[in-house]
Amino acid sequence: MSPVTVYIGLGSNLDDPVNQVELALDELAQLANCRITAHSSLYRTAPMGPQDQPDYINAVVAIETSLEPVVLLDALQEIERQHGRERKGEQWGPRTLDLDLLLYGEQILDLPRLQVPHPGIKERSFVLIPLHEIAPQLVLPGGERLEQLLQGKESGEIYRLNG
Ligand code: A4P
Ligand code: MG
Repeated sequence: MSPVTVYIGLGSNLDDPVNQVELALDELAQLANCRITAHSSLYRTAPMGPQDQPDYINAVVAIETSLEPVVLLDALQEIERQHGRERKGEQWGPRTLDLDLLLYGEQILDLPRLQVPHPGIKERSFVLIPLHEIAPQLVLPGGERLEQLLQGKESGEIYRLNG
Protein backbone atom coordinates (compact mmCIF):
# COMPACT_ATOMS: atom_id res chain seq x y z
CA MET A 1 0.00 0.00 0.00
CA SER A 2 1.39 3.42 -0.89
CA PRO A 3 1.66 5.93 1.95
CA VAL A 4 -1.35 8.07 2.79
CA THR A 5 -1.32 11.48 4.49
CA VAL A 6 -3.13 11.31 7.80
CA TYR A 7 -3.92 14.08 10.30
CA ILE A 8 -4.10 13.33 14.02
CA GLY A 9 -5.43 15.67 16.70
CA LEU A 10 -3.76 15.62 20.11
CA GLY A 11 -5.41 16.87 23.29
CA SER A 12 -4.62 16.75 27.01
CA ASN A 13 -5.79 18.54 30.11
CA LEU A 14 -4.40 16.44 32.98
CA ASP A 15 -0.97 15.67 34.50
CA ASP A 16 1.22 18.27 32.79
CA PRO A 17 -0.58 18.54 29.43
CA VAL A 18 2.32 20.21 27.56
CA ASN A 19 4.56 17.31 28.49
CA GLN A 20 1.86 14.75 27.60
CA VAL A 21 1.50 16.23 24.12
CA GLU A 22 5.24 16.60 23.50
CA LEU A 23 5.84 13.02 24.60
CA ALA A 24 3.03 11.80 22.36
CA LEU A 25 4.64 13.57 19.38
CA ASP A 26 7.85 11.62 20.06
CA GLU A 27 5.90 8.39 20.36
CA LEU A 28 4.05 9.01 17.09
CA ALA A 29 7.40 9.68 15.42
CA GLN A 30 8.59 6.25 16.55
CA LEU A 31 5.61 4.27 15.22
CA ALA A 32 6.56 1.71 12.58
CA ASN A 33 5.57 2.61 9.02
CA CYS A 34 4.77 6.20 10.02
CA ARG A 35 6.68 9.37 9.27
CA ILE A 36 5.78 12.77 10.71
CA THR A 37 5.77 15.35 7.94
CA ALA A 38 4.48 18.38 9.90
CA HIS A 39 3.25 19.32 13.32
CA SER A 40 1.50 22.42 14.55
CA SER A 41 2.37 24.62 17.50
CA LEU A 42 0.83 23.75 20.83
CA TYR A 43 -2.32 25.71 21.70
CA ARG A 44 -3.93 26.36 25.07
CA THR A 45 -7.70 26.09 24.60
CA ALA A 46 -10.78 26.55 26.78
CA PRO A 47 -12.61 23.26 27.40
CA MET A 48 -15.45 22.23 25.15
CA GLY A 49 -18.07 20.38 27.20
CA PRO A 50 -18.04 20.42 31.01
CA GLN A 51 -16.51 23.73 32.15
CA ASP A 52 -15.31 22.44 35.55
CA GLN A 53 -12.16 20.96 34.00
CA PRO A 54 -8.76 22.49 33.21
CA ASP A 55 -7.86 24.13 29.89
CA TYR A 56 -6.58 21.79 27.20
CA ILE A 57 -3.36 21.72 25.25
CA ASN A 58 -4.14 20.86 21.63
CA ALA A 59 -2.03 20.26 18.53
CA VAL A 60 -2.32 18.55 15.15
CA VAL A 61 0.25 16.37 13.42
CA ALA A 62 0.50 15.17 9.81
CA ILE A 63 1.97 11.75 9.15
CA GLU A 64 2.59 9.63 6.11
CA THR A 65 1.74 6.03 6.80
CA SER A 66 1.14 2.70 5.13
CA LEU A 67 -0.81 1.42 8.16
CA GLU A 68 -4.44 0.58 7.51
CA PRO A 69 -6.86 2.93 9.33
CA VAL A 70 -7.93 0.51 12.09
CA VAL A 71 -4.35 -0.65 12.65
CA LEU A 72 -3.37 2.99 13.09
CA LEU A 73 -6.29 3.52 15.50
CA ASP A 74 -5.04 0.55 17.56
CA ALA A 75 -1.59 2.15 17.71
CA LEU A 76 -3.08 5.50 18.79
CA GLN A 77 -5.15 3.86 21.52
CA GLU A 78 -2.09 2.00 22.77
CA ILE A 79 -0.25 5.33 23.11
CA GLU A 80 -3.27 6.78 24.98
CA ARG A 81 -3.21 3.76 27.28
CA GLN A 82 0.49 4.24 28.00
CA HIS A 83 -0.32 7.79 29.07
CA GLY A 84 -2.59 6.44 31.77
CA ARG A 85 -5.76 7.30 29.90
CA GLU A 86 -8.80 6.14 31.83
CA ARG A 87 -12.15 6.03 30.11
CA LYS A 88 -14.68 7.05 32.75
CA GLY A 89 -17.59 7.32 30.39
CA GLU A 90 -18.14 11.04 30.90
CA GLN A 91 -18.60 12.65 27.52
CA TRP A 92 -16.03 15.35 26.86
CA GLY A 93 -14.48 14.85 30.30
CA PRO A 94 -10.84 15.47 31.27
CA ARG A 95 -8.09 13.19 29.97
CA THR A 96 -4.31 12.74 30.07
CA LEU A 97 -4.18 12.18 26.31
CA ASP A 98 -6.66 12.00 23.48
CA LEU A 99 -5.52 11.06 19.98
CA ASP A 100 -8.18 11.55 17.32
CA LEU A 101 -7.73 10.31 13.78
CA LEU A 102 -9.02 13.39 11.99
CA LEU A 103 -8.44 12.56 8.34
CA TYR A 104 -7.12 9.52 6.53
CA GLY A 105 -6.26 10.71 3.03
CA GLU A 106 -9.45 11.20 1.09
CA GLN A 107 -11.20 8.28 2.74
CA ILE A 108 -14.64 8.36 4.32
CA LEU A 109 -15.12 5.54 6.84
CA ASP A 110 -18.10 4.70 9.00
CA LEU A 111 -17.03 1.64 10.99
CA PRO A 112 -18.22 0.72 14.49
CA ARG A 113 -14.86 1.79 15.94
CA LEU A 114 -13.84 4.47 13.51
CA GLN A 115 -15.49 7.39 11.79
CA VAL A 116 -13.31 9.34 9.38
CA PRO A 117 -13.29 12.28 8.91
CA HIS A 118 -13.62 12.62 12.69
CA PRO A 119 -17.21 13.85 13.21
CA GLY A 120 -16.17 16.79 15.41
CA ILE A 121 -13.69 18.49 13.07
CA LYS A 122 -15.96 21.11 11.56
CA GLU A 123 -17.24 22.56 14.83
CA ARG A 124 -13.97 22.56 16.76
CA SER A 125 -11.73 25.59 16.52
CA PHE A 126 -9.16 23.76 18.64
CA VAL A 127 -8.82 21.31 15.72
CA LEU A 128 -9.36 23.67 12.77
CA ILE A 129 -6.81 26.29 13.86
CA PRO A 130 -3.81 23.95 14.34
CA LEU A 131 -4.82 22.02 11.23
CA HIS A 132 -4.84 25.25 9.26
CA GLU A 133 -1.38 26.10 10.59
CA ILE A 134 0.12 23.01 8.91
CA ALA A 135 -2.27 22.53 5.95
CA PRO A 136 -3.80 25.88 4.95
CA GLN A 137 -4.93 24.61 1.53
CA LEU A 138 -6.60 21.47 2.87
CA VAL A 139 -9.88 20.32 1.33
CA LEU A 140 -11.99 17.77 3.25
CA PRO A 141 -13.24 14.61 1.51
CA GLY A 142 -16.71 16.21 1.29
CA GLY A 143 -15.20 19.04 -0.78
CA GLU A 144 -15.26 21.74 1.93
CA ARG A 145 -12.21 23.95 2.13
CA LEU A 146 -10.60 24.31 5.54
CA GLU A 147 -10.32 28.06 5.02
CA GLN A 148 -14.07 28.26 4.59
CA LEU A 149 -14.78 26.18 7.69
CA LEU A 150 -12.67 28.58 9.73
CA GLN A 151 -14.52 31.66 8.63
CA GLY A 152 -16.78 33.02 11.32
CA LYS A 153 -15.45 30.62 13.94
CA GLU A 154 -14.64 31.89 17.42
CA SER A 155 -10.89 31.85 18.03
CA GLY A 156 -10.88 33.98 21.20
CA GLU A 157 -10.27 31.14 23.65
CA ILE A 158 -7.33 29.64 21.79
CA TYR A 159 -3.80 30.78 22.55
CA ARG A 160 -0.79 29.65 20.57
CA LEU A 161 2.12 28.83 22.86
CA ASN A 162 5.60 30.11 22.08
CA GLY A 163 8.44 27.80 21.11
N1 A4P B 1 -13.59 6.58 17.31
C1 A4P B 1 -14.42 6.70 16.23
N2 A4P B 1 -13.86 7.47 15.29
C2 A4P B 1 -12.65 7.87 15.79
C3 A4P B 1 -11.62 8.68 15.25
N3 A4P B 1 -11.73 9.27 14.04
N4 A4P B 1 -10.50 8.89 16.02
C4 A4P B 1 -13.93 5.78 18.47
C5 A4P B 1 -10.39 8.31 17.25
N5 A4P B 1 -11.35 7.51 17.81
C6 A4P B 1 -12.48 7.30 17.08
O1 A4P B 1 -13.21 7.61 21.89
C7 A4P B 1 -14.36 6.79 21.86
C8 A4P B 1 -14.28 5.88 20.67
O2 A4P B 1 -14.34 6.65 19.51
C9 A4P B 1 -12.98 5.11 20.56
O3 A4P B 1 -13.01 3.91 21.23
C10 A4P B 1 -12.83 4.91 19.04
O4 A4P B 1 -13.06 3.58 18.67
P1 A4P B 1 -12.62 8.02 23.25
O5 A4P B 1 -11.33 8.71 22.97
O6 A4P B 1 -12.64 6.86 24.17
O7 A4P B 1 -13.73 8.94 23.83
P2 A4P B 1 -13.72 10.45 23.87
O8 A4P B 1 -12.50 11.03 23.25
O9 A4P B 1 -14.05 10.82 25.27
O10 A4P B 1 -14.93 10.75 22.95
P3 A4P B 1 -15.69 12.04 22.96
O11 A4P B 1 -16.54 12.17 24.16
O12 A4P B 1 -16.32 12.05 21.60
O13 A4P B 1 -14.60 13.11 23.13
P4 A4P B 1 -13.87 13.92 22.03
O14 A4P B 1 -14.82 14.21 20.93
O15 A4P B 1 -12.58 13.33 21.71
O16 A4P B 1 -13.67 15.24 22.82
N6 A4P B 1 -11.94 20.71 24.74
C11 A4P B 1 -10.81 21.24 24.21
N7 A4P B 1 -10.59 22.57 24.29
N8 A4P B 1 -9.88 20.45 23.58
C12 A4P B 1 -10.07 19.10 23.44
O17 A4P B 1 -9.20 18.41 22.87
N9 A4P B 1 -11.51 17.19 23.86
C13 A4P B 1 -12.62 16.66 24.32
C14 A4P B 1 -12.92 15.25 24.02
C15 A4P B 1 -13.60 17.47 25.09
N10 A4P B 1 -13.28 18.87 25.17
C16 A4P B 1 -12.16 19.37 24.64
C17 A4P B 1 -11.25 18.51 23.98
MG1 MG C 1 -10.92 10.54 21.37
